[in-house]
Amino acid sequence: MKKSFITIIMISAFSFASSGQPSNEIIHHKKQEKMETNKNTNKINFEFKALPYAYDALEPYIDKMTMEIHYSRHHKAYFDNFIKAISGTPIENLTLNEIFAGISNYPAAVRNNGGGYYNHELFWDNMAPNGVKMSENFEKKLVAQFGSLEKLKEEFANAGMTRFGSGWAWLNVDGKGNLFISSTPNQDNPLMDIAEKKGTPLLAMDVWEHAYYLKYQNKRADYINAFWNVINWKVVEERYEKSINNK
Ligand code: MN3
Repeated sequence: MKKSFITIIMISAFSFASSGQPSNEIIHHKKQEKMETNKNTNKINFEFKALPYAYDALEPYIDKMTMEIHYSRHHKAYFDNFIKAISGTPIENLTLNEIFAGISNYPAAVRNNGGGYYNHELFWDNMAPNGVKMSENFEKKLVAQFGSLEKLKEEFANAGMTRFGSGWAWLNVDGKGNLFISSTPNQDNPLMDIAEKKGTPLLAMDVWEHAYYLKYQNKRADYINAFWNVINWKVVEERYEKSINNK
């Protein structure tokens, strides 16, 4: 026991002496120790929820393999990296809304992965096999705001089409109860203090290539058109009611 301890000291001293500073290996090891300590004190406020339907449930609009890779790899990576980024920091005690309201103060890893986690949760909830129709009451609200459902679809599709590179298209409600469409780059969302147009997201559409490339290749417009068939308007409306009633 004593002998091996001395050996470690000697190896450490040698690494230190040979390079003039602690070797990368030692730094890496220290980082790992710190992370493990943090893990013990981490109150996990965030969960990785199950997909609300099977991978193939949104066929033929969104294919099985895209859903499987999107959920089990992309979404999972955002979640894991988000937890890693907040573990052991004061951020882990905040709600997602609180984190996004102050996102400009936090590291890029929190913004990108926290956004990725939240945006995808909403995206999965926003979809259902063959879609779920909206109520007459909600349809009236949408028509009053956008002129017609066709106009809403057009504006929403345009937000997705004109988002250069990767990002999201949104239907939101603002603090005054007005519905509006916007788009954000990367994994940003309208709850973030850095968003150009701020509001509560009701409907999210992922326009990253990973959301459609396997089936639609470069034809983003076809994917956007197909997405319209799987929207769960009941969930969108519930989010709207909740947001209005919380004001
Ligand atoms: Mn995605």
